[in-house]
Amino acid sequence: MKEVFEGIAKAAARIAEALEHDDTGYSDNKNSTGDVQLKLDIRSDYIVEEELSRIPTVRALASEEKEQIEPIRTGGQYLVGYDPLDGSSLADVDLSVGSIFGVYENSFLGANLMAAAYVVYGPRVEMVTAYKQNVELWRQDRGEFKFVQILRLRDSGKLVAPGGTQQYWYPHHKELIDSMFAEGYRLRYSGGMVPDLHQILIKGGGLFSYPGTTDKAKGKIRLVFESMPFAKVFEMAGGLALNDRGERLLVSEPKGHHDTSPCFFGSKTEIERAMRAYGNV
Ligand code: FBP
Repeated sequence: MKEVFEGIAKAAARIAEALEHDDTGYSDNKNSTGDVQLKLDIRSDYIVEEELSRIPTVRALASEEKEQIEPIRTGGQYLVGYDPLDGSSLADVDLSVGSIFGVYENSFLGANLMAAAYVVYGPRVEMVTAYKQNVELWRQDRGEFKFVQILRLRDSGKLVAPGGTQQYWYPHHKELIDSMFAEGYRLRYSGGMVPDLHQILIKGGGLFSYPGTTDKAKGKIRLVFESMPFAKVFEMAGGLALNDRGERLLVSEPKGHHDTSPCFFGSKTEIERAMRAYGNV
């Protein structure tokens, strides 16, 4: 697994360079979800593919930016699902964006997720890895990623990151979010799930939700590339990561590797509160 994390670190350094210098405009292409791709989406996807294909233990790659799973070699152990530049539409306003990686064995099911990593491209470039028993924070320093600390969530927090278009929230979801703000929780939502979730993790707790809505019953966040990797991080840091039925995201069995699901990440107190609002407790 070490060589996979090293490949991710190399890709991160190159994507950080591209974010600093490349054109933030749109290309003429659309991805498999029908989103018009930024030139940076395509560039970042190319960089990740080039760096991870070199790794002998990587058997196949599944990118949010590509329709099909890409076989790399027959003998490899790992399948890597990734979003090369999540929240890329924020790049042109110079807000933080990120890359997300799930390292699976055999198939893209939650039970097969062996490790996860994400990178935040902000004032600093930071990488968080979740493997075996620890969630580790690494920071790029003069081109090298250096270990900073182990990350743990407290049992409760003060931050709320409420995703989704509010006019399409179900009434019980709106009641949940409004009641939290009425009790003094602070709004922290940038529209980039990587910095939004990183903030909750670093500050020790809170709630990130991207619910099912009247216009998108299955939400927007993709299981294989986005929510299952973050579920691994949040559970290993002592938090919870559930869907709208109160099931662990890490037991999801997506039918297609672009499938989405409503998702809730956070510290135990806030997640339990959300599940009560959804009638799951
Ligand atoms: P992309 O992968 O297309 O960037 O979309 C994911 C995302 O940008 C998340 O990072 C973020 O949490 C969410 O979409 C924001 O969606 P919305 O603008 O509907 O709140």
